[in-house]
Amino acid sequence: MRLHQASDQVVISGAGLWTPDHVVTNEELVEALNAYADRFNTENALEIEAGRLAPVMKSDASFIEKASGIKQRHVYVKDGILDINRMRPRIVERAEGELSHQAEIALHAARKAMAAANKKAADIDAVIVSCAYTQRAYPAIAIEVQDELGIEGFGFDMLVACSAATFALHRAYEMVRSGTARAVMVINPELVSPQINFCDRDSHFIFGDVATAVIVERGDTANSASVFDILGTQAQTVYSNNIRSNFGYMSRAFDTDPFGVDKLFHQEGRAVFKEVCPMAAEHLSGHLALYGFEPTDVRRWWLHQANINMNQLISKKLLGRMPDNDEAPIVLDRYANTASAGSVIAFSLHHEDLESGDLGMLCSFGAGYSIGSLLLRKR
Ligand code: CO8
Repeated sequence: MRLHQASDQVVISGAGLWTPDHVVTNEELVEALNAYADRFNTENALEIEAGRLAPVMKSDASFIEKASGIKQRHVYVKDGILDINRMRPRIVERAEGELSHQAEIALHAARKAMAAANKKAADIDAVIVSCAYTQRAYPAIAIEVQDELGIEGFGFDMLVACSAATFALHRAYEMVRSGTARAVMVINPELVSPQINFCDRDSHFIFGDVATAVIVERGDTANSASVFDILGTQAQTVYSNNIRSNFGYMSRAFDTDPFGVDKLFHQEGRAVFKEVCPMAAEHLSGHLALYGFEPTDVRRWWLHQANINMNQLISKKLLGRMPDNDEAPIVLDRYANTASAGSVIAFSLHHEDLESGDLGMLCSFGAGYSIGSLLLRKR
């Protein structure tokens, strides 16, 4: 048990990004889905004709790129995804004594963040694993990671879909500020490919796997090459069923299909687009106004990475013009939507060039609905 001092200055002192080796292109996904659709629609022609079964709709690689900006995605395991007899990754279950898959990818990102922040296990007091799904309810993935890294203190998991990373950074900020911890490791092991319906053209292309990590610590202990003061945090949630997964522990008692398509990610994409863009723009300008800033004062926007057209629309509402890739970097062309990790990938890859005093805004928006932002200033 330790007693720490409260800290007025809280900073981000390092970030880590782990990218899976395997890439799946739009063309590969479309070829698999279209072959699956041909077989399904032929085998079920009579039922489809009688209106008792819906046909599987074919996908189109040029639609995907135009509608979303996504060209490819990285996945933890590629085997099985393109197999029309399977249409989901084939991931081997590990024994209880072995390191879990999600802890493994979390550790890759965590170690990179510790190196970037110049921190040892003994400098860190808490681990938060925050993402769209954890592979089990308990024990927490965060405690498994904490144990592997030899960190004393405490760890816990939290789920906030697309805003899991920003909301966890908010909690880390509050913990360091209040003195509950000197430094907190926030990790986003987004292992989402098992939750994708690869038979559904509306959503089969949207997501990719990744792991990111960020160290939040006291300003007076930070000694890394790139330190960002956290000037403020803001969060907002508004209930919506437009992005949903009914996967959960109640399935066993419901007597419904535990593997039904409603248990996988599904959404009303167009409605999400229309409703979330104005909310996000208003949230961001409101957050800046609280600190006396205008959107034009921001040097870099590390925005959530769901759809390039959404990011451009939000930026246009804020700036009155399209931003260039230097102002609002896009990473979703390579990574696709990585749930909560997208804005942290953008931060990880695009922060070292900022100059002292430059302002940056890290922001997520998505399921819930949820919006989370952190206003940062380079030291
Ligand atoms: N190929 C060909 N045609 C297609 C395809 C396809 N792959 N997909 C859809 N179409 C068709 C549609 O069926 C529709 O046809 P019709 O007009 O005959 O009905 C037509 O194309 C137009 O479809 P849309 O109106 O849906 O097309 P959009 O331009 O809206 O683009 C998008 C679809 C890209 C999904 C877009 O709406 C979008 O990106 N919306 C925002 C969604 C968003 O940001 N959601 C956030 C989700 S992420 C999140 O919150 C985290 C959740 C946790 C992670 C889960 C991990 C698994």
